[in-house]
Amino acid sequence: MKLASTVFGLVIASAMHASQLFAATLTINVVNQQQQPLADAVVELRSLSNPPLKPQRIQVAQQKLTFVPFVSAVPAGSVVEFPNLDKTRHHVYSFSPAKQFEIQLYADKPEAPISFNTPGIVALGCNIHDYMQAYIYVAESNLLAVSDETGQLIWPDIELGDYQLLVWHPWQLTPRQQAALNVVMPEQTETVTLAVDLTQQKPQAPQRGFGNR
Ligand SMILES: [Cu+2]
Repeated sequence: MKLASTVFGLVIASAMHASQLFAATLTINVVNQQQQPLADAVVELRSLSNPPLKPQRIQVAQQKLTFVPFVSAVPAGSVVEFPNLDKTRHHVYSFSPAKQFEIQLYADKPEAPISFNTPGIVALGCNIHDYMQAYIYVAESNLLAVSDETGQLIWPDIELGDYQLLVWHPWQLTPRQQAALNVVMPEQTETVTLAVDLTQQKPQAPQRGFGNR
């Protein structure tokens, strides 16, 4: 009996060890050329095994005369709602090759969400408010995220293996960066440096008064 329970214990231990071998926590720190955390960067991790895409349904709202959020990222095939939370009307459009559409002047929620089936970057604008800008990054992978003010992204449970890492930012000074990334350790941290135009600021509604509405 004693021997049997020892063997059983060994089996459990080796099974736990095996699962640890296949999953990793990957942390990516996105910084600008001054090594400061970079917000609004899209990081896409493409697996060479090409798993099927899982489309999402997200919202890009118009609130206080800006798009919220400024940058979104979805797998191709996803749909996006464009609710208008302002009292004023907006007229949302894109001329980008990855998706061209317009939603005529509207208030509240437009009737149908817009689908984004072609990978690429979609720049949004508003015909009424020139300063309104936002971006939807349409990806070829499910593994994607947009950095916040910390510049840090954490994938807690990804498979070990070989990936392509793509990083994009609306203000980047170089073409979209792409690099091979081998996830080999259970806890792996990578730093990605992206040179961006440091003079740019997120679009904001102009102050009211003196000629502004
Ligand atoms: Cu508008």
